[in-house]
Amino acid sequence: MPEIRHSVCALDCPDCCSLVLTVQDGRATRLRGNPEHPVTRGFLCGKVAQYLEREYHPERLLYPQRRVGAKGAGRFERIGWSCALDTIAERLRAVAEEFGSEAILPYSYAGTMGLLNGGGMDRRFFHRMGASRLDRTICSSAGGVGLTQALGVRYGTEPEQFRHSKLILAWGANILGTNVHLWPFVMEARRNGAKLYTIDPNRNRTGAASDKHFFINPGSDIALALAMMHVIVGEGLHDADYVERYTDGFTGLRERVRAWTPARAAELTGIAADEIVQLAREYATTRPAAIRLNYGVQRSERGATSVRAIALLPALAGSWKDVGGGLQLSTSQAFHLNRAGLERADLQQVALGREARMVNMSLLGQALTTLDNPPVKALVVYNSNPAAIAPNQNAVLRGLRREDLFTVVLEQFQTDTADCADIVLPVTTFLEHTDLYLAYGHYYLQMARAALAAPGETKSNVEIFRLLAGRMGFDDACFADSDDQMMRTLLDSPHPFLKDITLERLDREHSVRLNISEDGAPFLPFAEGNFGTPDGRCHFDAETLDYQPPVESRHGDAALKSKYPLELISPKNDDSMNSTFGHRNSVDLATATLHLSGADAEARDIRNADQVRVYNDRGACLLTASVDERVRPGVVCAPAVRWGKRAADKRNINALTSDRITDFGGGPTFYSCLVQVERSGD
Ligand SMILES: Nc1nc2c(c(=O)[nH]1)N[C@H]1C(S)=C(S)[C@@H](COP(=O)(O)OP(=O)(O)OC[C@H]3O[C@@H](n4cnc5c(=O)[nH]c(N)nc54)[C@H](O)[C@@H]3O)O[C@H]1N2
Ligand SMILES: Nc1nc2c(c(=O)[nH]1)N[C@H]1C(S)=C(S)[C@@H](COP(=O)(O)OP(=O)(O)OC[C@H]3O[C@@H](n4cnc5c(=O)[nH]c(N)nc54)[C@H](O)[C@@H]3O)O[C@H]1N2
Ligand code: SF4
Ligand SMILES: [Mo]
Repeated sequence: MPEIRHSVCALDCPDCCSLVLTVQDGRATRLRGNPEHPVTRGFLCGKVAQYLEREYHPERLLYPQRRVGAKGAGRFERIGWSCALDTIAERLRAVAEEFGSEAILPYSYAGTMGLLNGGGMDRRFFHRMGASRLDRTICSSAGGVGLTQALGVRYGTEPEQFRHSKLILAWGANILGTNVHLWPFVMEARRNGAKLYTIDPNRNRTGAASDKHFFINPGSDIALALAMMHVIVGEGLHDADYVERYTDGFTGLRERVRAWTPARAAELTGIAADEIVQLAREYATTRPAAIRLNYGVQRSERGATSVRAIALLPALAGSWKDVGGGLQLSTSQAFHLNRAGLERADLQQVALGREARMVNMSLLGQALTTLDNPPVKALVVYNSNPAAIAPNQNAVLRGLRREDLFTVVLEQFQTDTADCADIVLPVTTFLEHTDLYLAYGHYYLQMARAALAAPGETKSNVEIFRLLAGRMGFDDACFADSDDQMMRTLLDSPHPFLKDITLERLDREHSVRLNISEDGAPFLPFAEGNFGTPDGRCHFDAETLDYQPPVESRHGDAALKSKYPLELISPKNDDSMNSTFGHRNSVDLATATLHLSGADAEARDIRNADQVRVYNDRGACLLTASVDERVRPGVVCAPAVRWGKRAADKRNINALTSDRITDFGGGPTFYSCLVQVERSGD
């Protein structure tokens, strides 16, 4: 008899879907979205609808392996777990002895969003080891800072409320591609007369399906936001009552935006002045109006301030008062779990008597090639594929190929990073281990027990770090914690949003709405101020709301621009997840593409489907041209990211991207990148 089991999609996606799995004789036969979940609503995105292909893929890593060939060549032999763990423990110990424990660097991101496997036993292990800490900036740290500067916290409008909106701005947000469970709410709103506008340099699926698409020059969003404020304030369209009661610094803002005429912003953004005026008027006078801001905007040099500028608009318009108003970038900070108890940063005191140094993950290339006192001598990678996803790839690869670097990679597939490992450890998928999940696009806390048996000799990250702690002789009680004990620790929080949410209840209900409002009433966090700032007000802080073009942009460094005249963005590919599905041919095809405008193609004698070489001072990469209407002249777009190993030149788009970091938050600037493109010899 087929059995029904519950799970949760662990991929790095705001939707954090509730899953229903059909299992027959221990094998999954069907995977679908839970029809009872208020946000998942019974459907899955295209990439995960086919997840069983990945789950049962013949290339899944099933056994520990040790490198036998040259670094990066990808030649390995099978070894036993005990040999693998002994070797790792021995090497880590030797590195710590010779260079100090901070010569060990963990490198992880969001291969799984599960809290135990994403940041539980691993954190305890590395803190106890006294290893360098990793500043996990690769995705959202700039936006996180910008949002916090504006709102004091990182949460906002519930996805379910978008159905009540009359105007939705998808601002650097490819809803259909990266947040598809918001789409039914958007469509419901549109059936009731709402308009959807997209603001994006790239006319993607969402842009093509919207009522109006504004092509904006990459990295120029602050200028647009300031000009919208100019119109709103200048025409008296702001909500004077809300501004008076719940904000601070309006006078300064009025002064600051006076000079930000639509004409000035038009020059910088590429959006016509009359369109800016119209957009500002519509935004301020349509009620309710909601902004779905996503992370595309903050992957530019002034990314944090861009997010802050946009996130101030709802306070000016008073739209936080409305059901279906406000703004959503992330909901993650509402979860208030006991992360400190899970991660145990205090264990650093045992190891070092102080906090360990911090290494910015967005600067991995530099860390591996130039860091000193101590240099990085051992690298443990899990939940991430830095050889493919980190900026300035040539520096990263140079570092990963250092003969004197000992590298361990915990993986499901033989990625580019795994090719550079000394030891590869095979890990379970989210269907095969237990975990607790917050979400960054809704307000439901979820738990999933292992739904399938672990294949081969795979183990979960939690189990691997538990075993390694044993090998290192760490006898602190926390290393013996079971998964359930770790989840209970996380839930042990005094915050009212988590009241009465227990492991037992999660076991029964799988998904539980946070106590963000009485009886499921709409959550209006800032309807009456209550911002997360010390005085509860939203601070405009207009003195620092300034705009400078990114160095790598059309209005930036003129010398660089004359050499590399095209602005490259490499946003998310619709049907994959960063590099996670890089083994699929369809994904490889989509991520080996460079979209460019007819004008830029013609000027370079490039035709559709030609092989092109994209290059700048950092590197080069071969792609296939798609001459289409997705971008305007001056911008090129390469959906990210493919497995470099599948390319003829063994590189992907991150061979071009820069390791300059954002204004705040130490984030990467993937989308501030000047390049040149040429037809490649054939
Ligand atoms: N299908 C799919 N879904 C995903 C992922 C994936 O790889 N594929 N990745 C997941 C991850 S890790 C994340 S962080 C989220 C991110 O989700 P998003 O933030 O939605 O993803 P991005 O593609 O980075 O950026 C969104 C949009 O911003 C646009 N953009 C780029 N530069 C600018 C700019 O300067 N201004 C403006 N206004 N727009 C700009 C891009 O063209 C893109 O259409 O998605 C998650 N979901
Ligand atoms: N050019 C460009 N580069 C980008 C981006 C971009 O938009 N453009 N986006 C950036 C962003 S937003 C992000 S978040 C990063 C994402 O970068 P990463 O977090 O590195 O994401 P993935 O490439 O999806 O790699 C995750 C890896 O984790 C593995 N994995 C999954 N589950 C588990 C598990 O339980 N245990 C272990 N050990 N491994 C597991 C998967 O097999 C996969 O290889 O990429 C960044 N890089
Ligand atoms: S990737 Fe996102 S949309 Fe797709 S199943 Fe997972 S959580 Fe849902
Ligand atoms: Mo991300």
